[in-house]
Amino acid sequence: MLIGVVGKANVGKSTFFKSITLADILIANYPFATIDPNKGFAFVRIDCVDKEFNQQCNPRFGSCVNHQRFVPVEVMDVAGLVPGAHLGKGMGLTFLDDLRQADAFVHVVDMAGSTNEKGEPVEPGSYDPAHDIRFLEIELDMWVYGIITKGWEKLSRALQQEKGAVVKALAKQLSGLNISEGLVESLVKQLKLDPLLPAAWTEEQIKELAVVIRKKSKPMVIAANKMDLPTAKANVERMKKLFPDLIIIPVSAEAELTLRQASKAGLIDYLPGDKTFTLKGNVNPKQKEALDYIHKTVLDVWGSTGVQQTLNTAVFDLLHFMAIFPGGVNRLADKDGNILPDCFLLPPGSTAYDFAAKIHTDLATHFVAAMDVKTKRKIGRETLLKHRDVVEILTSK
Ligand SMILES: Nc1nc2c(ncn2[C@@H]2O[C@H](COP(=O)(O)OP(=O)(O)OP(=O)(O)O)[C@@H](O)[C@H]2O)c(=O)[nH]1
Ligand SMILES: [Mg+2]
Repeated sequence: MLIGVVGKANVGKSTFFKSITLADILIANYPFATIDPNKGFAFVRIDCVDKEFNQQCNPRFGSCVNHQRFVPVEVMDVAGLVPGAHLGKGMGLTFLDDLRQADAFVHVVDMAGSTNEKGEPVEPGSYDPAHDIRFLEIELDMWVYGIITKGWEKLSRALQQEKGAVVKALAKQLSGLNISEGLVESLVKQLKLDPLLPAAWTEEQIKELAVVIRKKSKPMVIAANKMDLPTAKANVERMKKLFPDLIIIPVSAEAELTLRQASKAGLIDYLPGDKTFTLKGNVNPKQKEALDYIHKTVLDVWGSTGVQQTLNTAVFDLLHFMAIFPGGVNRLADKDGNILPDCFLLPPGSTAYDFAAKIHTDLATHFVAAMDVKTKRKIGRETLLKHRDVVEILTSK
């Protein structure tokens, strides 16, 4: 699974990415600071299952503090998009191409209204972020439309009256975007498009198809960024009313980055997603002032920096992934004594067998049954797993 961080130029995408990965990348107050995509690992936060077994786990990747487990997930930060990107403006087509493999998007918006449509800094409050929410959707929709309609005339005529052919051809055209044939088929049906007469589909209908394909295949959460600035508050309230169907989360990526760096430096105790932190170590007056400022302008007002919540929303609410732990009914530790060392993120609908295959092909090949470790009950190959299940795979050798 891959989460793409997208948005206009200079809105804080790289700051958001850096705050969740602590990767050493460029952040700068001018548009197009990022050109090549940055990829890295971040962590979703879940209630760990170790507590239910009265244990403290030892994660191989990530961490577990106060029974809050941080499970790795891959994220990508890309170059900024500008209006007209789908026509190639601002190298838009290249940048859009970087987004193909993403399963969901975090759309970072400058909610303070402190950057214009080109991403140039302007007086905070002087630019309406509603433009950014709309323009990005249009760019993504038109990008998908462009992919669908590439060679469409010839293709649609050739496939006339051939059962299932147009869906297959469309799915092939869109396969680089992580879009399956089943999804294309169901959306063509939903829009009541005649699969035997693709040449009769109107431009409007194909645009409509592009929109539903984009929404289904690249679901999106909006990170309303720069909430530490005073002009952001009224804007976020207005955006929530203006776009009631969108998930909009108040965020301060800069605050999160400061807190994570302070935590790494041993200055504070801070768990990403928390509404507070505690000072420790030698914090000088200037550092204390900066940390107090974050408490006052972000944590006390919004309940957290919003960054962890945004990532969790993308993985669990948009994509409905589940965190599943391998474990044994009689033993939760691996051979080195590490308790519940692994945790995997699996797509919805995953079965006990899918889980075996995810861990190792050998486990799938020799799969006999599985055990639900929490209930100590045997489960079959096709049993659907649930978020926070602990599963033991039983094999024939
Ligand atoms: N006040 C405030 N400023 C922020 C926040 N997040 C980012 N910034 C600032 O916004 C500017 C742009 O940040 P970047 O992270 O480089 O933005 P970007 O979207 O990656 O920019 P491009 O790569 O150029 O598209 C920098 O000056 C950041 O310090 C925030 O939460 N609050
Ligand atoms: Mg950037």
